[in-house]
Amino acid sequence: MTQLRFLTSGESHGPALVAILEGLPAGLALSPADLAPDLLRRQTGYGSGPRMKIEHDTAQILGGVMAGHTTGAPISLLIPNLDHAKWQGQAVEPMTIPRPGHADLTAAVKYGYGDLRLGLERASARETAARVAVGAICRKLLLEFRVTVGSYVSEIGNVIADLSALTVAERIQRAEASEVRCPTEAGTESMRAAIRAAMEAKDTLGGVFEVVALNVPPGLGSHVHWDRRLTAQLAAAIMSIHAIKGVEIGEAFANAQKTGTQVHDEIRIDLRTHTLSRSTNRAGGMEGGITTGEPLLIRAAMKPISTTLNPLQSVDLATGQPAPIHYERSDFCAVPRAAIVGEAMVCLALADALLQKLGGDSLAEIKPRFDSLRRTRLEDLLMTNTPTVFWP
Ligand code: EPS
Repeated sequence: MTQLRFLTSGESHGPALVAILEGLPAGLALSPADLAPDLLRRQTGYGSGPRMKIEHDTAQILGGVMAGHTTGAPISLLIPNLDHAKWQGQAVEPMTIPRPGHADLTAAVKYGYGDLRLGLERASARETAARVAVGAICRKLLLEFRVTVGSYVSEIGNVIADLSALTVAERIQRAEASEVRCPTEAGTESMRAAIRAAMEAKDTLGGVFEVVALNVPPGLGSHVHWDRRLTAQLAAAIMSIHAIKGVEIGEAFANAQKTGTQVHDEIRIDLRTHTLSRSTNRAGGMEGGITTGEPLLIRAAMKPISTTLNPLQSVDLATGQPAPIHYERSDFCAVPRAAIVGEAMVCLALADALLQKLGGDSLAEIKPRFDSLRRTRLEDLLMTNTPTVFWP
């Protein structure tokens, strides 16, 4: 990200999470109420552990907003950890057995921790509450330009929902009513049953969620800079989320098994409006690292939660002997909640790309530029129709 940057700080059971977002233009109406819906959505979903019953995430805005509008200054946020009260002043048992799949061992190797809890506290996905708050601010900016971002869960464990009868707009709308964010009732039932079975088996599940952005203008991103290709930015944003191990734009992995004529989205024209569009969207709204104007489709694979009640084998670093892990309270399946974090990260990447395109210190400067953006209309794409003389 080049226009926007953000940093989070805070431990899972510390006093609070903190975030600073920098690079947002002045003049955007913003209050804590704008952040509340996404913070609540991130906390809701079947398969969560007991922690979500303790927390009621609320963000305070400490800087960068005056008289209800952004000033252009860095925005600082604070989300208290309600669970902190139980931990404050406690002598917490040392943790010496690294849990496979977590950052326990790798963080200790990197930082030389004498207690694995020091790694756990920061590696915990609790940090995603801060990202969702930051993402909600970017969502507010995108809404000024009618860009909307939603998500749904398409797979949990080996349950794959059949979503073929639904448009992407229907999928993101119906997912809101589902405890597992699955757009169909049949899928919701099967996913719920799969999560329950995993809980009873003292195990955990991962899955796949999809993030969709609608009304994205064409022309965001770049084909000329490797690091400004929006495909790369989106993939990095999604891959930065805890437990996400795979990402694809559009139908990337299915496309890899097909031929070119089966894959590429043919270009058509509406002869009345002179507008170009696609008959299909297998590319997921991106070509050459630049948005096409079709819906943006990003799919992410989440591994099963690493903490399992049925203990995996590890090694006690204090004795050097093989030992089963000690169970630490955790989620059983966090895919529905991770989808909201995915939305937040896509909002960040898209807001950044939009600001790269439009620049500007204030919303008032940016809006007319947005209105004058080239679209996929013949009138916007005037051809010279003369030969280009190469290196004369
Ligand atoms: C998490 C473990 C659980 C989750 C946590 C992520 O927390 P605890 O260890 O306190 O039971 O609930 O997620 C959150 C607290 C959150 O807000 O999403 C982990 O190990 O990553």
